[in-house]
Amino acid sequence: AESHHVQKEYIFRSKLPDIDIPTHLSLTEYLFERSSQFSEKPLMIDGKTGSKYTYADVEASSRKVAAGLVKLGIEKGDVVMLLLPNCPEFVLVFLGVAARGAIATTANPFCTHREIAKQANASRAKLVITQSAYVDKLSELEDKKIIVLTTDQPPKGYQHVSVLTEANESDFPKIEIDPDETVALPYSSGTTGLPKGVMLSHKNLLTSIAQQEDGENPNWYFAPEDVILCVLPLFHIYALNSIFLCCVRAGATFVIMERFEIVKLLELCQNHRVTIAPFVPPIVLQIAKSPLVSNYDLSSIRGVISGAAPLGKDLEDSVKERIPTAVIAQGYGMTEAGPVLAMSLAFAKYPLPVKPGSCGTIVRNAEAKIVDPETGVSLSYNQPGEICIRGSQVMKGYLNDPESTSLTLEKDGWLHTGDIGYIDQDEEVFIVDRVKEIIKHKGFQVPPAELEAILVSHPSIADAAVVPQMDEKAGELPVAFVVRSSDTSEEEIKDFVAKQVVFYKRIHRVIFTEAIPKSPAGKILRKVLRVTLSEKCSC
Ligand code: 4UV
Repeated sequence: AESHHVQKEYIFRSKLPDIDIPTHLSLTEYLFERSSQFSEKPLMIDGKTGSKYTYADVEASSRKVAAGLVKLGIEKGDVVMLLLPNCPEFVLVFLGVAARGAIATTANPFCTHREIAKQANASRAKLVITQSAYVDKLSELEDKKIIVLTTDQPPKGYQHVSVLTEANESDFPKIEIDPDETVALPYSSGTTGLPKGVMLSHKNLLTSIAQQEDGENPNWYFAPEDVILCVLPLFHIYALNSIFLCCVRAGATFVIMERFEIVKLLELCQNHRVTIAPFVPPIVLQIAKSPLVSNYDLSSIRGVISGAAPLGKDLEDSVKERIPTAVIAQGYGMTEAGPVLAMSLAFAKYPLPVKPGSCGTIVRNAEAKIVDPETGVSLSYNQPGEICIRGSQVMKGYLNDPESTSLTLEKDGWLHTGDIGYIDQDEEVFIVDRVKEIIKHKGFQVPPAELEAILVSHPSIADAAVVPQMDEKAGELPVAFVVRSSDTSEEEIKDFVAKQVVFYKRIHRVIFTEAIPKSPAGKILRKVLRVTLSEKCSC
């Protein structure tokens, strides 16, 4: 009857059937569950040196690292910071930390000392693994007893990471791990505010990997003979989960590249007969445009995936022309979602037809709904609204921040993504907009709130707001609207910010204005600024 009308909920699911996921296991037990079948196969190849690490090597190393962590006094639940570019040690230490029952927090080594201190202090890191070039950035950590190990020749007074990787394996501790314990703590600003520690448990990551790799028809299928390129940074959840961890579960091989460089990338693909190439849109763009591509034999590539930011349809088409052997499609992830929400069924073992522009189908063993961001009403097919997801892969919450957690994660398990999209009749997800503040520069997160806090700390700035400007190469660029209280210039402001943040958070442009538009509650009206900006750009 009218008086108690119940709102209908439209729940969307994968087209693949649900599967049994062994969520009682710890992450490393799960990853190495079938590894005896692959023991002499390479798990990873260091692109720089060509060194190969077999499944047997890596599994043994992870136990050594776990033993070494015990020796260093790292207890269960302690946080270890990985401040590394892509390198074999990242992989060995991550797995050792997981086997120890400790927690890995990952950070970009190009971050400034200020950004690193914030993360290390907030997460109470006890140990940092880095390269000698970055130890100076650790001068402002609160914990003066923090242990720092380097993967290269350590500066005076520091130790080498071999105290972990060459520890005595027989000291490997027998420990019980509760699947709900945190194992990874990546930082993300989520739908609003400053970067926060995203608590991903053994169960969360294991579920996400199973959603991609397990079952009769895995959604993001790696055959044991696949060779996956790892050029995306392992400190970001995309490569950590959908390349490294998925590869280990599947018994495939991944090739580690320290940083993106087009010639080196093409060489590695050709020389190692790479079959799967996970990219972000700016790399896809370079592959589409670079004349060098035709000089290399890329015929081994069967799959190119793009994720972390929107991929234009034209770009998708031009890459198809460059690499005709490959299926090109998308995945959709968010750190807080463990991270994969949707994955193209074109990548399944038995692929299903997909449409261009789609960022995949909701992963199996999960539920999605689309809600009207204003009213909260659940929407049906083809109606755009905020994408929400529920399942065992979704984060436990933000570290020491119940308030931010409750803004994003409802009590009944629904995670709000801040992304606007719709699901069509074929269950394919299309992202059309974003209601959250976050700016995505080359797939990296740029939190406006962080830049705004820095801007208003400048003596000549009364108020500021940062919004994205569309850009073909980078996707989005951060632009600042600034209200001056005394004389200052665009250059001075840009320099002031650049000194305090990692390169991709730098302000691209400053627009001086009289006032920042705000709601009666004092919230910055970002949409208004985005419109102002697009008007300024088009004329
Ligand atoms: O938190 P985050 O930085 O996380 C990511 C994760 C991306 C992944 C992970 C695993 C995959 O297999 C994969 O294909 C991609 O980026 O940023 C989350 C936000 O990035 C935007 C969206 O706004 C998310 O909330 N985003 C991520 N993927 C896409 C995207 C996409 N395919 N299209 C448009 N926006």
